[in-house]
Amino acid sequence: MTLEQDDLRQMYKMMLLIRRFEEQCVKFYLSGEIRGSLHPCLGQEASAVGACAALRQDDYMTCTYRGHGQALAKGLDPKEAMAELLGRKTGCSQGKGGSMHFTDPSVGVLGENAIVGAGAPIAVGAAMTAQLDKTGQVAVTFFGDGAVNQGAFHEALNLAAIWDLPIIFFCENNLYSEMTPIKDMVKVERLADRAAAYGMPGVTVDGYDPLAVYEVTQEAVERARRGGGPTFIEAMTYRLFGHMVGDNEPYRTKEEVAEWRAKDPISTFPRRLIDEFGFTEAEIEAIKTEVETEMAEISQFALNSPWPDISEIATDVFA
Ligand SMILES: Cc1ncc(C[n+]2csc(CCOP(=O)(O)OP(=O)(O)O)c2C)c(N)n1
Ligand SMILES: [Mg+2]
Repeated sequence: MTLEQDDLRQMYKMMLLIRRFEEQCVKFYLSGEIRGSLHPCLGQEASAVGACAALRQDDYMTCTYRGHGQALAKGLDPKEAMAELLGRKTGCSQGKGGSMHFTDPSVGVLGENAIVGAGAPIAVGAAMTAQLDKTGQVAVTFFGDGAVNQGAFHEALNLAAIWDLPIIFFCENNLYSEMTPIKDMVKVERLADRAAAYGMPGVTVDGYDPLAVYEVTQEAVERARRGGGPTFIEAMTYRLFGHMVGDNEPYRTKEEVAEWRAKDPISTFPRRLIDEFGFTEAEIEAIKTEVETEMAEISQFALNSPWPDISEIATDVFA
């Protein structure tokens, strides 16, 4: 599928919405509206949006605890997402899941997961369902660079490969696992090189370029849908914020952060839309205004939503 002007517009709008959504989350966290821990995906919007642009609504997805952007890009209603974060009844899990547990099967979001690497076997199961039922769906599992040494992760990739499952293993390599640099955890230069060990194609892509991410994901999705099996995609990205709110970032330099900030797709993509795709400054401004208005509505919806009733405390809770 070639991207039309409207697709590009939607991609930029979604990237900007995720950015504003996450900034608002940090504010709500600091003011005590959001409890628990919060791992913003600030800086990683382009890889989630580029990947999800290649998916159908009924395709399956599992994502990480840094997965707000992944879930929103897949189609989770941002009002339900924010209400969930604020613990309200109108949230996607009626306020009982919170930040690391967004779920909405109606748009294929099988769940964020706080356990590193745990989404991969779940996505393999979803891909197996799609294969057995011949539905043409694919599954995508997002994970960080920190997941690639997990045992369950290796099992998932191997099973997907031997059964030619329709799945995309999408690694957001942001160079750090919490406070540990990837170069201290893995000896190979490119994580995508590991794909060869399972017998599947592996590709590394600039995760700050949503169009490049879209292209490689689209190719992987097409291969998966026609029975060609899994693909490993490594998107090089960077979080412009700490690992979580409260991280004072002693493990990286201000210069390194500044280098990536200069390439921030939230600033560079609209410039590209103007220079390469004929968008006008006015169109870009209109998108920004739309997002501001939408964000205000999202926050108000969440703040004005009721709390779950105490009588429902054990409903849908498994223990
Ligand atoms: C199985 C498991 N081990 C350890 C942790 C603690 N932990 C939470 S986040 C994290 C870092 C994961 O890094 P990465 O996969 O690169 O994702 P990123 O935070 O960079 O998005 C770790 C080790 C965990 N949640 N689950
Ligand atoms: Mg990481």
